[in-house]
Order: sequence, then structure tokens, then C-alpha cells
Amino acid sequence: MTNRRSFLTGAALIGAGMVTKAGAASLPEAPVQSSAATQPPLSPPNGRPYNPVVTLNGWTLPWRMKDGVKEFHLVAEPVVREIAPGMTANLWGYNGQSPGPTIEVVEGDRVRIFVTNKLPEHTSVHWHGQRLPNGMDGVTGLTQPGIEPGKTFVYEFVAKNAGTFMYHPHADEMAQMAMGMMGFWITHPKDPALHAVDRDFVFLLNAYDIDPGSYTPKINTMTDFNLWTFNSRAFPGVDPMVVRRNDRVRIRAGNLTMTNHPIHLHGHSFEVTGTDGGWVRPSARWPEVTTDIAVGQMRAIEFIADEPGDWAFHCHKSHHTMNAMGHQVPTMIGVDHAGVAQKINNLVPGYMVMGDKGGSMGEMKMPLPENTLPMMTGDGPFGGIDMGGMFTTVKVREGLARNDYKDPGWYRHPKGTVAREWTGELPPSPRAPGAPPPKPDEAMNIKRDGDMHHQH
Ligand SMILES: [Cu+2]
Repeated sequence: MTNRRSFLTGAALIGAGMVTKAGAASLPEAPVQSSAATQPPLSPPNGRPYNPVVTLNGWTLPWRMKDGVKEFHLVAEPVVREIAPGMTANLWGYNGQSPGPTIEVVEGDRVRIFVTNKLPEHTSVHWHGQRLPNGMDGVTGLTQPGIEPGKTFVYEFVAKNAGTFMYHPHADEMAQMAMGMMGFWITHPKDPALHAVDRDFVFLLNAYDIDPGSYTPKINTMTDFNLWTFNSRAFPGVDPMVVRRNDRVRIRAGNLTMTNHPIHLHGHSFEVTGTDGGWVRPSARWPEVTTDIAVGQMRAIEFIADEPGDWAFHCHKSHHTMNAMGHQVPTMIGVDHAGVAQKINNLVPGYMVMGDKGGSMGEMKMPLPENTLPMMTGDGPFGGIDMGGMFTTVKVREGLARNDYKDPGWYRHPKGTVAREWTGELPPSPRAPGAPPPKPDEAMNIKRDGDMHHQH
């Protein structure tokens, strides 16, 4: 048996080390999650108390307490992840899902993480943002040898600083992160009253390049990804964040894509209260409705959810709120394509000309190749929501129970509070100085050249 003393003089001092045969016999269980649905927060069964987080379309990894040490077991392995209903992806992840489970500990906890590699190539785990001994930092070649297929390594350190962190491999990173290997890490403050909120949501921003009709991401893609996801889910596959009116809400997002994401909340203003470097002093906070999260960064935002409704929450890069089928499609606004559909149909059976009055496809249902998602698809109470990708809603409702995260359905707007068609007399609409007067029937006919090919 590995006792604490031999552990400290062995693995802990030289860095992350391979688990011996004797040690392997006593590995903690490695729980597996098969569902992509948001799991309820995991209340700590032992150890110091804390207020658990809710991982959007994810879960928290249970641990085993052994001689005062929190022991976790991560298994790096190929997984099948449902990106949204109708599309699954062959990814790499941890314990049955991508992203891996969230790890929650308390400031001052001694933590031991066993990592078993069931991938076909070596890996490692880097604990992004943590203060720890250099040999536990998980950089293959620099601070440890790679964990070869079939091997288990152990990492052990004290979670020194409360805050928001991530984990991901530092081994063949471009491939392994493009395949979905990443997870969230929360170190809660020792005092549960410190930075306390009513609801605390976490998720990672990630991106994949999966050709329609295929299942595995193209790992050599550098910038032109076609699926932009919250925790490896694309809208309408992303669950809503359900909160009670007047709750203080925290949302923590980490960016492990290859580009920045300006994350925008409707109907409220928030403050950035934390980064992966720690908590932001109250005097250094300012109100925002959008915060840019750069590559490798994490932001915690906080607000009082005082406005009931279904509020959009999304990346403000519009190409990041659409799914795979929207890419590489030419702009057709203003193009008269009478006859074009027939010609294209001879080449591509089932082709539909899209968007001669704009790009909206929210109302369209078109036949798709196997295993992909239409560009924008969610159905709302008023019709199609022209959104996909990095989009969801914050649903603010009166009088929910403290731990109630169930989707309450669509918001029922009070009478007279919804934008509506106007059929009465119109006020004058002045034109910009010098603008030619509109031609009565051609005002909508905008001609644009170029296409929707985009740079990220
Ligand atoms: Cu984005």
C-alpha cells in the first residue's frame, strides 16, 4: 500500500508519477456519465462545506476521501457526444463525456487525481491557472513524461487559491483539444459565505470542425471551425440557465477554442468578478453587457436576475451562433434566382436556394446530409429562432425553489408587453440627409457581392 510518507518522498516530490501495481489495486472508482443533460449540483457528501456549481450540459466528478485527501479518478478515452439532437460526434474526453466532468474542491484541500489513459497516444493533464509544484503542472516533456496508453499517473497538490480553473492536456494539444479533451475546475473559498451567489453556472467554450455526413472532428483545422459550442453542445442542444427572480447569478465560462468570444447577455448588466487569475476587487469592476473572453481565458460574471423573461445569452460573433450547414454558403440577398434551383438540382438533388430575402432559415426545414445540424434551428414560442452554436437563454422566473433547475418552458409575457404588428397610421420616417428617395417597391432589394466566407 502507498502510505502518505512514501507518497511524499516518491511521486509528490519528483512530480507526477506512474502509479505502481500495488497502488493501482486501490484506485478510486472512475464514475462515467452517459447523458449530455445538465446534472443537478453535487452537494459535498464529506469534507469542507461549499456551494456547488451547475455545469451546463455536464456534471461534477464524485471523489473519495482517503486519509483527509480528496481522490479523483479521470479516465482519458474516446467518447460519443451528442452535440444536439440529431448529431453525435466521436470525440475524446474524460469519463464518458466531452468536456470531462467538473472537479470541485475547497481552498486548502489536498487533492490527488489519478489519470488513466485509454487513448491511442500519450497524454497529460495541465491544471490551467493553479498554483502548484512545478512537477504537477502536466506539461509533457517539460515537467513529466507523457502518460502512455494503458498507464495511470497520479497528480497531487494542495488547492491553494479559490477560483475558477480549467484542465486540458499538454500533449499533442492541437489534436487532443480539437477532439474535445478539456474540463472545468472550481476551487471554492474556505468560507462558503465569501463570494456566495444563489446560482453558479459553469461551462467551456469549444469548437469543432466536423464535415456534414461525418462524425470525427478534423484536427488540423486552425481557425475555420464549423461548430461553435458551449460545453460541446450547439443550440438548440444547449440547456437554458434557469434562475429565480432576484437571485444573484454567477456564470463562469472558459475559452479553449482558437479565437475570442464576446459573450453577451440580454436584459441585464453584469460585472466581471473573477478571471483565471483570481477574484476581481470590487473597486476594479465595471458594468458590462458583453465581455470578451480571449483564448485560454476564463471569466466569471455576476448579476442580479431582476427582469423576468427568456433572455438570450450568446457569443456576439454572428458566425458563432450558427451551425455547420451555414458555412460556405454564398449571400443570395437581392439575387433573382428564378430557374437557378432547377439547374442546381440537376447537380445536387434536394438542393434548396436559401435566403433571397436575407439569411433567415429559422422557418425552413430542409433535408440534411446524415449527422449534421442546420445553420439555425431552435424553435421558440413565436416561431423559429434564427440561432445555432454558442447560444442559449437565461430563464428568469418568480418563486422557483432554491434547487429547481428544471426548464420552466417559455416565458408567458404579460399582456401588452410583446412587440406586435402595427396596422394603424404611421408617423413620418425622415431619411438621412442627401439620401435618394426610396423607390416604392424596390426598397428591400439590396444587392451585395461577396459571400459569407468568413475570417475568425
Ligand atoms: Cu464566438
